[in-house]
Amino acid sequence: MKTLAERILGGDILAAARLMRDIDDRMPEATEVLKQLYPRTGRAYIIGVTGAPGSGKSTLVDRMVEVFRKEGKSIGIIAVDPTSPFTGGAILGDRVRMQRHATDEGVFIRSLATRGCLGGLTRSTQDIANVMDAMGKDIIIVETVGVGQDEVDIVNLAHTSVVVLVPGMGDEIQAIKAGIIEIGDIFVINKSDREGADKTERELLMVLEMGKKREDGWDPAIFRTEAILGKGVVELVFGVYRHKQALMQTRAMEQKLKERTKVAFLQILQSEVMSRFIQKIEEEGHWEKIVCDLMEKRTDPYSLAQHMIGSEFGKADA
Ligand SMILES: Nc1nc2c(ncn2[C@@H]2O[C@H](COP(=O)(O)OP(=O)(O)O)[C@@H](O)[C@H]2O)c(=O)[nH]1
Ligand SMILES: [Mg+2]
Repeated sequence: MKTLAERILGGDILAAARLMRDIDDRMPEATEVLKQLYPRTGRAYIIGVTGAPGSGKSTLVDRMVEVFRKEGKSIGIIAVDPTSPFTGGAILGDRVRMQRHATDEGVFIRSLATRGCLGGLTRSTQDIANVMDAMGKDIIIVETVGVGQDEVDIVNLAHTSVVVLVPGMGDEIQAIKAGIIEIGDIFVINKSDREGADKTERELLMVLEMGKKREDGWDPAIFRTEAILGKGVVELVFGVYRHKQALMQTRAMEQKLKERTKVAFLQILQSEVMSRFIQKIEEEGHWEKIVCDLMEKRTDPYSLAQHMIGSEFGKADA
């Protein structure tokens, strides 16, 4: 009988779906399968699509998939929605919006809601991207909502990051300036059927010019789209290819891959260390005592954390 990993490598969708469920549930068995899949990852091109809720990301992704499918490319979509703690409205909505592809064997869609623990979302996204990559998907699109460190980390997994804006959101351009502007390789002004697309583009250009020069020499491209009608989407896809080409022609790709590999490892290290400590505390039934000690100031969280790490790694601390 074939192992789960072998079935996934052979493109078995049911096997992949089962593993993804186990990843969601943080089953230790899932990690074993991920270990076996890892050598077969690194082939897929990952596109991150990020922007505020309602900016039209899912609609846009759906249209991009249409273009990629015409070229015969197989696609994985990961819709990350931290605002939806359970399989709530947004995720059902995504299914509806992408359902034109639901019966297409070449498109694998997976939604992820928030996980309780620190960095859990990034870790899950990365694990699932690895599964899709190992399955042989040519392109993986990761849709994420707006700002926040989790989103920045997730977008960093992508080779090309697409930031979606809509007309009439001056304040939001201010807000996203901090993190997202720096990581956007491509900017999309979606809903450009609405008033104010010119103004948004001018503001965006201003913000981009004020920002510091990028080390990779890439000049972020701006596209206008009307995702519901599919307008401007072919141009956007072409823009993604152009960015990919630019990455390959310079040493930027190598640098990017190194950075991604490092970030990915740090994510896993962090979540493995965290879960080891949490498991230990729970097994020993120490939560209550820890919280009481901290509240009554018998110790402080800094010393306690350092002490726990010191004893776990067999190093005496002061
Ligand atoms: N007017 C207009 N509405 C759009 C456009 N693209 C998407 N929408 C609508 O905006 C709403 C939110 O879209 P959705 O793709 O779910 O946004 P997401 O939350 O960013 O994934 C839906 O009702 C879409 O039909 C567009 O280009 N123009
Ligand atoms: Mg969406």
